[in-house]
Amino acid sequence: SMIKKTLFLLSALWIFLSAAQAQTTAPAPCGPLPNENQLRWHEMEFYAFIHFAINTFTDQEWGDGGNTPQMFNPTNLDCRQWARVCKEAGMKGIILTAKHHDGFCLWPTKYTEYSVKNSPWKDGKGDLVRELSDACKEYGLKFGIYLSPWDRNRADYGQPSYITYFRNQLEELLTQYGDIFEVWFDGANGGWGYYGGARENRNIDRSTYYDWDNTISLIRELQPQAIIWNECGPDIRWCGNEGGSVGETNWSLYNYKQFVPGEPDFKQLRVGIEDGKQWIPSEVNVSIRPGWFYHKYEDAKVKKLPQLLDIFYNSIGRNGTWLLNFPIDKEGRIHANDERAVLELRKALDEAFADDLARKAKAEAGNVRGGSKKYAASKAIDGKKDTYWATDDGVTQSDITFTFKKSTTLNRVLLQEYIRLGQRVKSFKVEANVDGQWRELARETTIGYKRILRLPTVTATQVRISILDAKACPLISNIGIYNAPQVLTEPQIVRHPNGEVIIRPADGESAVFYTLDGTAPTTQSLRYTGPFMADGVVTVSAVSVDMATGKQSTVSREEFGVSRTKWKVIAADANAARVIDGEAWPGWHQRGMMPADLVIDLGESLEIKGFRYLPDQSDYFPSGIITFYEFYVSDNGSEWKLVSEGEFSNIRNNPSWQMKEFAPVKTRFVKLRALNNTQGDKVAGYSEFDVLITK
Ligand code: FUL
Repeated sequence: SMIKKTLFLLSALWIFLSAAQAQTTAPAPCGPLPNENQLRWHEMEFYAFIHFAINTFTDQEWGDGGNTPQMFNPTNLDCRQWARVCKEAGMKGIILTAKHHDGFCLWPTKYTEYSVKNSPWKDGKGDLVRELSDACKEYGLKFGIYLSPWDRNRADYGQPSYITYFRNQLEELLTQYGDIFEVWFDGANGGWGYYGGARENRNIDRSTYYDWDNTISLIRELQPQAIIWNECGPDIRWCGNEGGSVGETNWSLYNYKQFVPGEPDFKQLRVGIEDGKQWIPSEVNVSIRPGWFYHKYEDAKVKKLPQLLDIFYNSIGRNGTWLLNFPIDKEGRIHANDERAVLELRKALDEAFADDLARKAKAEAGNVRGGSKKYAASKAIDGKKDTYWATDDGVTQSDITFTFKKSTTLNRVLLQEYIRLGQRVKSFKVEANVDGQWRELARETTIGYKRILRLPTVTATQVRISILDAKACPLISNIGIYNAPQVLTEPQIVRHPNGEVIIRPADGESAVFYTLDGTAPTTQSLRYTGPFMADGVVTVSAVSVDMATGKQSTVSREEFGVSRTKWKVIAADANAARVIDGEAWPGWHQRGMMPADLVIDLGESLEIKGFRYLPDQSDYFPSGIITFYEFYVSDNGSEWKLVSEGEFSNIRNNPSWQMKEFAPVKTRFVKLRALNNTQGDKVAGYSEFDVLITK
């Protein structure tokens, strides 16, 4: 009958169609793949670092291990406050410096007396690792630990017995506090330390001393789900700087043991290795303030929204995770300024990514694997992380086009590869159809777990993303299109030695307003039209304003000290004047001698209480970064008096302003003597130098 025939035909068609579906084989994996621990970690994206130690109370970045535990005395410690702030900021975990380089332990370990148990905090009965791990559980955050391999307190540092000590401590931390999601081993070893009273220089053989393989086995045994950070793996790698960015090209691949921890390949770490042998993705660690530990003088230096947004796009937006540090203050809390800044960031991100415009568009792809629905373009906008748009094997160039129902304004594109089967895309471009014309908005390289592009704002009817090259057929699990609100970056303020102040807006279009009396500028304040004179002690505050929308940037502020009109750097090389020119770039290098002296004639006798030094600010190969120094004063430029000496701590990885204070002294000449540098060669480099005046 007719019905039977139709049924037969329909079932034949069904069998034929499903056979066609079934013939569409799943894509084969490509290159090294992430394991389950790494996949879980990628998805965390944003988590916190906490730096807290005796350093907090001594205003140091690196304690030398000789300070008494009596100094560790937070008056109002509250780990639940830390956890609350991190949770509200949308972070997924917290990593605590259980022991920093000074060796002081934040838990009552049974292996040393140098711990909280000999501090006044809770009469020695406290356990900070316990309190924070409990707070993390309460707030649904994961917990991780930083345990410094370099220990400037231990008498046996450098001997085999110290490695046993180190592992014993690790065992305590990995067995007594629940699940640990990440273990962080710092590569630093600056040589000098207290070492049980020896007070000497100790350099270990970085390639053999720590015997990392056995330490790693111990972690695998005690916490099989933990991710291990060391500069070069095994599980994740450093991004090569502490400034908050990883390369725009960023392969999640690397060669484990490509270098010895502590002797990193800064440039390669930024971009990964395209044909690297292991999956070792990068983590971007950066502090919300210039330093890792709390210093009151940095209360006004907390990174503001535009900077934090830059870091977000330069880390999470570039296939990295973001480990953002909060220096805990002397009370034992995340400072109100830091809390405000990170919550502002959360708000801005929620706003920027609230409305995914791609979801409202029709998606079509140039090539779809086997013509199958399973790999259709729509899989990139279905909100599911395990489905993806894929092309046929061998097709490494194809595109996906989003057509909107009506013209749509946009300025962000987010892309994700299905990394379970490897990182594949080598290059791609983004175009928009504006008034019937295709316009290229971006041409980029890698994608990886997540890539977010900031594009010029356009109003378009279509967006097209073209994969230009890939290691194998591309697998795109997610594409988002957004229109993020404009956030203006505050202007930069500099003053040249002649007293001329220059204000530079971050973009050419916004208007700048400023004040000279410390008050916040408004559109009623002075409008900046060009350089002006403001010599001597003065505070310049400036704001950028978009006159069309009325949007304002945050306010930038510079407190300028004494006039530099009479200052002179005493050196044969005329470029030496750059050290005091008020501009961080370019700087000056003194070559061929070590120790090296930077001598400045202040032109008059001044009472000073300290100095500041900004090392070479070059991105990739900064040089002449001074580590140990002496500072002298003189009335005549020939007889010198030593007023300060010591270390610029962690200056290689974090080359920010180094500030040193001493008892006020009157002087006309000052001399900064470099005793050595981070590279051990005869170069002393300076971006800027300044003295601190007694007011
Ligand atoms: C660096 C350390 O030396 C700093 O003190 C800080 O802990 C940072 C996260 O790593 O290398």
